Amino acid sequence: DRRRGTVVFFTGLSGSGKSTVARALAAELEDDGLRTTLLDGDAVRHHLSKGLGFDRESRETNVERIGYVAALVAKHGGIAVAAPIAPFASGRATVRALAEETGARFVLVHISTPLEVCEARDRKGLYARARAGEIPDFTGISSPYETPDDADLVIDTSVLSMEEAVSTVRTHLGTAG
Ligand code: GGZ
Repeated sequence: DRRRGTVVFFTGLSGSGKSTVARALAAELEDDGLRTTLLDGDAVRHHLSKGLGFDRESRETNVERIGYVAALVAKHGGIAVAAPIAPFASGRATVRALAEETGARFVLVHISTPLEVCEARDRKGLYARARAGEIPDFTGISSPYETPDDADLVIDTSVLSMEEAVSTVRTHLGTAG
């Protein structure tokens, strides 16, 4: 059904590679002529969720806002791609329900790159700062990440290349729907 929209929702730790995979996926889908909306993490925190912090309630609010907008996009037949950490099962369940209420397909992609790998990469130096106690409530260090048990896909970017990760998602989108 070409009119049925899709929400592709990535979840994973900071530095797991989810934003990179999400951006590349969105670019490829758009190149294919599909109506694609990337809810970029930085842009979301700058606009939609401006002023929100990283305590549990703020994160839940952030994730639900992303889910709400993604569901609107999908309601009109588009593909929404989002990649927040979304560390709590409750927020992810809300987002899935919002999408499915509109009749959209919901695909949860867990980017499962281990904490050790994310921390070793530490591309932004955030893990070092979190270990030093300079960033409170940092996911994986001083704030929990609840591993999904309902992921449609599980991708570890320390095992798969970015190209392989993107094509894994594309194959899933293409064959199952
Ligand atoms: C986790 C934090 C924190 C804390 C700032 N914990 O690697 P990044 O920098 O670019 O991505 C992380 C981003 C996480 O924001 P989200 O909106 O995806 O989180 S959530 O879904 O939980 O609402 C990281 C940066 O923000 N960052 N402080 N304390 N990540």
